[in-house]
Amino acid sequence: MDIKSLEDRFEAKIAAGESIEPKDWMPEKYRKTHIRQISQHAHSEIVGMLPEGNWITRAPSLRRKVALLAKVQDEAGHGLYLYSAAETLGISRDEMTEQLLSGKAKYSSIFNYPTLTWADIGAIGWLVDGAAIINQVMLTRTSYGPYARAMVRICKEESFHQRQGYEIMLTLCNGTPEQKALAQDALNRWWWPSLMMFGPRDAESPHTEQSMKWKIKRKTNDELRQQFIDITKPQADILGITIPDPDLKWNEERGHYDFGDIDWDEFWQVVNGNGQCNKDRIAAKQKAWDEGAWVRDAAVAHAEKKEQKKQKLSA
Ligand code: BYC
Repeated sequence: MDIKSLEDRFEAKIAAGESIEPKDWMPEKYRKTHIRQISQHAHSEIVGMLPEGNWITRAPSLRRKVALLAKVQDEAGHGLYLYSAAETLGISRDEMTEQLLSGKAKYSSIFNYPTLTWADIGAIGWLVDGAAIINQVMLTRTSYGPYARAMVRICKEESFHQRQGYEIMLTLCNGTPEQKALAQDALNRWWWPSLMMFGPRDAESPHTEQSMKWKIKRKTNDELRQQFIDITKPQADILGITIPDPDLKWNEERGHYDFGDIDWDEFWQVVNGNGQCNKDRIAAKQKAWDEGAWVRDAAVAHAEKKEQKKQKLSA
């Protein structure tokens, strides 16, 4: 089949809402966009374990420790499903890791902020997982089959994570004045970075237009950001704490909250490697990669030995 017919068949499938599967023909740009997005998403899950892992040994009770351990372990699982989904597009896990460690591949800006107090674990679950769910529910209908299917399970787990965080915030807000102040301080520090997770404004997003056409994205960055704000403001009211934005006001005409300006300079500084924790995060991943080399070597040697044995038996 010539390239034009292949392209037409691909576009017809997208238009009909059918999913694209690994063995289907796809334009090179579609394949590359997915490798970029899925691998960056996987890296975010794995790097996202670091700020939360910081509090496992200091969780205030056994119940909190068990829940946090389970959550961090879930993030590792999410990373694994996503790396596997990306591998179906012809990139290896080693290549993806190299791209993360060299800075070629990005991971979410949000994980370059430090977790200073226990309340940050509450704020991350509530806001960061809350934002992740809004973005990822959309991705359960993304056009690439393996990515969409991975997102179904991930969303179920993220939902538990969001409730775990909100419950920590609720407990702190119903506690002593000092505990409530910790919750307010965490909201103050995590609010704006959470809004940045959705990416640049649509007008400044180089990938959105094509990704919407190919149904990789079903909603734009700005649409999802607005959805998050509209859902989260009433949740802050229940907690009795204040979102740090004096311009946050209900707009009857639009049927949405208006909100203040995001500091896009800060966003690009963080994305380009100059956030508070970028260097520490990559150093931690580099150390884990180096120290895990013997495990990877042993696993490969074991698999090779098993294969040799199989061949010997069948000879
Ligand atoms: N941080 O044209 P755009 C989680 C980059 S949740 C860093 O809008 P696109 C978790 C973007 O990559 C977080 N970089 O791009 C939660 C692009 O650069 P490149 C992970 C960002 O792809 C709790 C450039 O800016 N979720 O894992 O159409 C606990 C222009 O952007 C960010 C996902 O990854 C950012 N915030 O849209 C543990 C969801 N925003 O690649 C873990 C899947 C933008 O050209 N990803 N950039 O060098 C997506 O939905 C989309 O990729 C985005 C960006 C909405 C993030």
